[in-house]
Amino acid sequence: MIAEESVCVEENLVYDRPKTLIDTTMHYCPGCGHGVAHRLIAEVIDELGIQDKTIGVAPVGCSVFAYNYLDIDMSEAAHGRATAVATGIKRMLPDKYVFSYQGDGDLAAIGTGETIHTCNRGENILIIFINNGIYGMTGGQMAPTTLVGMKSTTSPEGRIPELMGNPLKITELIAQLPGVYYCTRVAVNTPNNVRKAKKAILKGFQYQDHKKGLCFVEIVSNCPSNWKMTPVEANKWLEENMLPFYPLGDLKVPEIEGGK
Ligand SMILES: Cc1ncc(C[n+]2csc(CCOP(=O)(O)OP(=O)(O)O)c2C)c(N)n1
Ligand code: SF4
Repeated sequence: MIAEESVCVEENLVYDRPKTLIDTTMHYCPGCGHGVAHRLIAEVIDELGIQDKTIGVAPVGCSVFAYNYLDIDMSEAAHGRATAVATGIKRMLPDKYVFSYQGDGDLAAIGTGETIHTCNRGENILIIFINNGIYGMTGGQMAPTTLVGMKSTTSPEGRIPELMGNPLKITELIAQLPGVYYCTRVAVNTPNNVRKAKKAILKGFQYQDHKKGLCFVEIVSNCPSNWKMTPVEANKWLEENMLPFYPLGDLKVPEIEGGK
């Protein structure tokens, strides 16, 4: 009887935990996009069959414990330095699939130098950039990506551009660099966007085989805790406020996809 039931479950299985995603409780807050992004990375690695050929680099930020969730080789990096570490790993082990996984504070503030130069050098890695418009781990300070008028602990009246500068569209900057092979912006706020995000991550890994430069996938995400919203409110706010400023879509695609 038990055996019959388990066969039945297997036959009708439409959704399961990817092998690469470790069966454990994540520390992420309920509704946080980091969990969705992790799952997508794990699904892609499973589908490509590259679990033992992939090396991830996660620096400081809420995703600092990514190595507890992804069952692959992973390295830590100091705040902002993930792409420098990923560069070293890829150059020593060019047959491995190497990616960094970085927040906006990490990638676009303390790590701006590493980010720009890694992209400009055209390192053959994938950068996954989680843009939630705030410093999540440290309690919600303003990030370079914080929108005009958006409240944070260091911009309690909302971001004032005259005082605090404008939000930085670092992905648009990156896309112009000759070393960048593929650059796109996706989001994880709706099922449809999640599916598109997975495709972008898939390409980011596959294009490493072309050895023609760097792949950059920005994932517009949320931070319900520091945005002080429920997960549902946060995803609605993302749609109405983040996406008009950070529009989704490809910024640079390889020739095989119609790019120049
Ligand atoms: C050298 C250094 N400076 C500052 C910090 C404090 N710090 C830790 S995480 C963080 C910001 C993380 O924000 P983000 O990269 O956007 O990631 P999120 O937590 O939102 O996912 C900061 C400033 C640190 N750990 N090390
Ligand atoms: S603080 Fe924000 S980014 Fe960090 S886990 Fe919680 S919701 Fe996610």
